[in-house]
Amino acid sequence: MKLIYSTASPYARTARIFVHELGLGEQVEEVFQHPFENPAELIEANPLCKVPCLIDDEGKAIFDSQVICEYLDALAGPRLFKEIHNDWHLKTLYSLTRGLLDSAVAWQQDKMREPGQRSEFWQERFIKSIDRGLEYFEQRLDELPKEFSAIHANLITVLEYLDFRHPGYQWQEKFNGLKNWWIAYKEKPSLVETQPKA
Ligand SMILES: N[C@@H](CCC(=O)N[C@@H](CS)C(=O)NCC(=O)O)C(=O)O
Repeated sequence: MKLIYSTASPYARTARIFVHELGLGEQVEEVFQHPFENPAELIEANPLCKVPCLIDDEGKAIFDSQVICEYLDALAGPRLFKEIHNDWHLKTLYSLTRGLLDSAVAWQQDKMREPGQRSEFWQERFIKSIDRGLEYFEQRLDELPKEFSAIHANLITVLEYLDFRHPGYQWQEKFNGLKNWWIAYKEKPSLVETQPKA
């Protein structure tokens, strides 16, 4: 199988964390492609031309990141979604991590526009949704699965993406509980080896 990824994409990073955590490194070849360069292979596999995109051994494409993560987990276990699949509350927390990723990425996309085309209105909405979402998690850390899970993978990806793209946001100053929670995981090899890069 082939996993098309870019080093800056937090969605791609969640899929790569799954590959590492599930011990699928031998079966999944990670191939870097930048979506903005419109690589032919990526466009053929995923009409949206977005990463990540997994191409299975039969040449069939699997996307987006959530579907890839669920597919890999089913292949290996399941492990990282095991508790989440049967629990609506945990599914909702997982969904909140996806929404936080969307807000952090949309904020970055707005920052990439020409100065006159940026929207203060939208940037404020993205920031406020991140504020409230992180606060929500800070109050519910004891409700997360005890073992490292898809929620852990995504939430850590959100936090480290904020440091990568929005260093001025300073979540570590605002959310001490989350910071202590993150410190307990941040040296895991699956996280260290998939750190975001421009
Ligand atoms: N919902 C998708 C989002 C993927 C996504 O937006 N990836 C971005 C990189 S962070 C991308 O490939 N963007 C290229 C584009 O929008 O043209 C997922 O979860 O995989």
